Amino acid sequence: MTNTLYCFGESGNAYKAAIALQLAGLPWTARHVDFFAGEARSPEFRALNPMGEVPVLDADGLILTQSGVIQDWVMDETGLLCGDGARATRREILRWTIFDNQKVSGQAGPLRFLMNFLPEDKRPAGAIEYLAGRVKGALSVLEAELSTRDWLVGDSLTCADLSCCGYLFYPEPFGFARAEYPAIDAWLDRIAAQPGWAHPYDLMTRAFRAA
Ligand SMILES: N[C@@H](CCC(=O)N[C@@H](CS)C(=O)NCC(=O)O)C(=O)O
Repeated sequence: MTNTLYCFGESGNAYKAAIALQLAGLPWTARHVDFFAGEARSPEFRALNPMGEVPVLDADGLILTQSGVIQDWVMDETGLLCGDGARATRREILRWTIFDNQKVSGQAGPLRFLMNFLPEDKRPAGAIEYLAGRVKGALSVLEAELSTRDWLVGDSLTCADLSCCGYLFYPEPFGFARAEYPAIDAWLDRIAAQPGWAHPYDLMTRAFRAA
């Protein structure tokens, strides 16, 4: 089986796919996308994913896009990272994945981009302030839930956790300090303690290097 993940290190969305492949023990290789040079908007990339988004997984010729869909495929292929695998459990994982895509990663990703990767003179203060407030709200939901249990769904690590944590291991500032969210902090430690876990910058090539 050849699994090629189109990705880049700074992408938390790609990390969600990469870490699911990794922790499920599936073989995969990274194909670096030169995102900041516009590769995801090239005709060649659009032929692969008309949405123009990273990540894309080429699983032996089966093209999958959207990190949640890639995670869904990993769970189907391996029976791992989906708790007891019952339909109700899978629905619960889907529910958290949608929450993540819309409220956590869907806002933390753009916020981190605006605060770190856009040239300083182009950073829009109003959008940054708005997104920072929205991210805080989403993280507060996660913090409250994780104060009551170890994992988002059931009693083991699932793709619900791997979706919601997608941006939370990165060092660049985006209004998230682990010390301010003790339940999230402990949960991230639990995830990082899983055999085979790796930081996004150790799994995927990054475009920017810390100065
Ligand atoms: N919901 C998608 C989001 C993917 C996404 O937004 N990826 C970013 C890179 S981290 C991207 O390709 N953005 C391009 C764009 O928004 O035009 C997923 O989870 O895969």
